[in-house]
Amino acid sequence: MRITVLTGGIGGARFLAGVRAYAREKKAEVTAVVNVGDDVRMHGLRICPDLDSVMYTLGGAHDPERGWGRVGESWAVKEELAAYGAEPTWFGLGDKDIGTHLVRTQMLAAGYPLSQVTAALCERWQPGVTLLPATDDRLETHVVVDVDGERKAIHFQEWWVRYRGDLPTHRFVFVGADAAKPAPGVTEAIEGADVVLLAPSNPVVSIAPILAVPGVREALSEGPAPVIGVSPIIGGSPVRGMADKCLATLGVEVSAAGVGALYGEDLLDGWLVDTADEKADVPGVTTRAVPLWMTDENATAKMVAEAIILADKR
Ligand code: FO1
Repeated sequence: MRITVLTGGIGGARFLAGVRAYAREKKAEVTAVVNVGDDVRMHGLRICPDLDSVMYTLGGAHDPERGWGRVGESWAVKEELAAYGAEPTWFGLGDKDIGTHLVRTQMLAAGYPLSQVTAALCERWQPGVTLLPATDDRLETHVVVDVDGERKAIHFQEWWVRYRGDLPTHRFVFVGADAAKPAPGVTEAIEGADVVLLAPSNPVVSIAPILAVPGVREALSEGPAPVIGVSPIIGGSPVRGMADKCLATLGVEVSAAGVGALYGEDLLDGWLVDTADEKADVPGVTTRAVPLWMTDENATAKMVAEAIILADKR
């Protein structure tokens, strides 16, 4: 069995740990197509938060408290940069994490595409799933906001980390998406899958940038595999992160039904919601209500099993 997961963010990384646990039991192969819209250049380094979240989480090296970055991290370089007044001081790069960014930035500068760099980094972490960036091309999520009396577009990381999303926010723009191509293996992983899962990631800034890469939506709708989404909203609140702020910007109701309808019947064959949302109705889409709290790997693997049951049923 081949399972392909579209994912991003910390919740997506946690979900993948459950997919891997399920896949080990069923001897299935897993490919994760990972959002790159959060990627950013800081202090001359290329940072890929979502790829790293998955790599560190599945490699057992993530910080479970903070959610992002490495466990047992130290911050000497961050303090040195701040002592020089080197901006941005609002973004924290840990010493161990910087090792990853240095290797990645050097390989990119030497001409390797991000997909090959990611495969090289994964040699160390052995995540047990194939990690593919959605694209090797530049694709960055920018946010149109009002700040200091001016309307402008800022990088997603500035919106989230610096301002905690607490600015009048008008829209999200996926810079570069129109010209981006799916990274090698992405359309093949979607078209060759037995099931495609949309992780309970932020639909607006984690999943939408992947869908914005020309060819991805087509592969999803033309490929034979059912597409099963897992709701990132439980009982009107996001499982974690800022999905509520992002959905409000789009005028979408912060509910399992709201996100299901945002994806819509063109994309989804099934929509897995929490038992708290069992009344959620998404026109044209089969829904199933099961516990969706990712309390541990076993609970998450059970969610995945329920998603596969939904895929078989539809
Ligand atoms: N999140 C923060 O809240 N503060 C930070 O200073 C920060 C730094 C950072 C550095 C590397 C990295 O891979 C992730 C980092 N994050 C930080 C997390 C990141 O902003 C977001 O949570 C993700 O982009 C959303 O998926």
